[in-house]
Amino acid sequence: MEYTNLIIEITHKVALVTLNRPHALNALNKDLLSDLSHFFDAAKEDSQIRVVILTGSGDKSFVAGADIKEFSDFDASRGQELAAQGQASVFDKIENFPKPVIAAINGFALGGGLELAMASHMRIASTNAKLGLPEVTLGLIPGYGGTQRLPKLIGKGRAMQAIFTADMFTAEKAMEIGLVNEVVQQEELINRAQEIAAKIARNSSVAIAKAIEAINASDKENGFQVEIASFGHLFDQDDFMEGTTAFIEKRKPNFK
Ligand code: CO8
Repeated sequence: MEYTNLIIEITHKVALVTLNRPHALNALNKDLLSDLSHFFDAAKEDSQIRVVILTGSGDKSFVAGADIKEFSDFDASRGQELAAQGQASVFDKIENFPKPVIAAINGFALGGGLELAMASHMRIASTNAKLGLPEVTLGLIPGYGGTQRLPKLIGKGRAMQAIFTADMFTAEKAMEIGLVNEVVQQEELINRAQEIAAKIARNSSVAIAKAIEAINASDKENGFQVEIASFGHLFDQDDFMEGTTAFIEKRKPNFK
């Protein structure tokens, strides 16, 4: 499929997806969200993709938020619909995607941009990154899951302060409080993301899909039950046989 606002490069089972609206600092407009939604639907079925890396084009911005110009004249019902539709078709889809999604944050990650990074399974940032939820400066609150995901990552008190003040975190501060996993120089960002992705791609994709499901269930009441069911399910899979046999035969596993 052709995408207007995404550049997709697939190498060694890793899809590097560059959000490409540099003139608007890669702000999420309707078309870009639609491209992302279609990409994730296709990538789910694509056996050539085991890991996805999301980044922004240019060296200034990952994503500077939802496209403000697109919703500035919306009323309550259109605003609510925009948030609900975006959450279902992109943000929740990414969080529940059965293959790991790494956000490589190469600059501003603001509003919907930070929400996109938080919906991803892992975040690494370049030293110049700035992360924040400035929606209250527009008379809004985060609408793509930010009020739910930020407190889980950095704690309720810090999330309240960040959302009320609209302050941006530096990359270093974001790492200190657990908002990003690692910080690297900008020129190293994609290499580092690829390195992590390559390591993941060598492991059992069946097991990783179940790990995502179980870890996501830790937010819900039945998390332990999901882990038990997923754990049991994996005993019937070829990867379990290959992984344990490889260990016993003292060789590296070859997961299909
Ligand atoms: N939407 C639309 N256009 C944008 C956005 C955006 N979020 N961010 C930047 N742009 C555009 C600018 O308008 C400008 O375009 P032009 O050249 O045509 O004037 C271009 O990108 C470059 O931006 P700047 O000139 O402003 O660049 P600076 O380096 O001076 O500043 C900043 C960079 C600090 C990132 C600044 O652009 C900024 O503050 N941007 C807005 C950040 C923001 O408030 N983001 C949150 C948006 S709201 C949101 O994400 C809500 C999510 C939930 C929605 C749920 C559904 C309702």
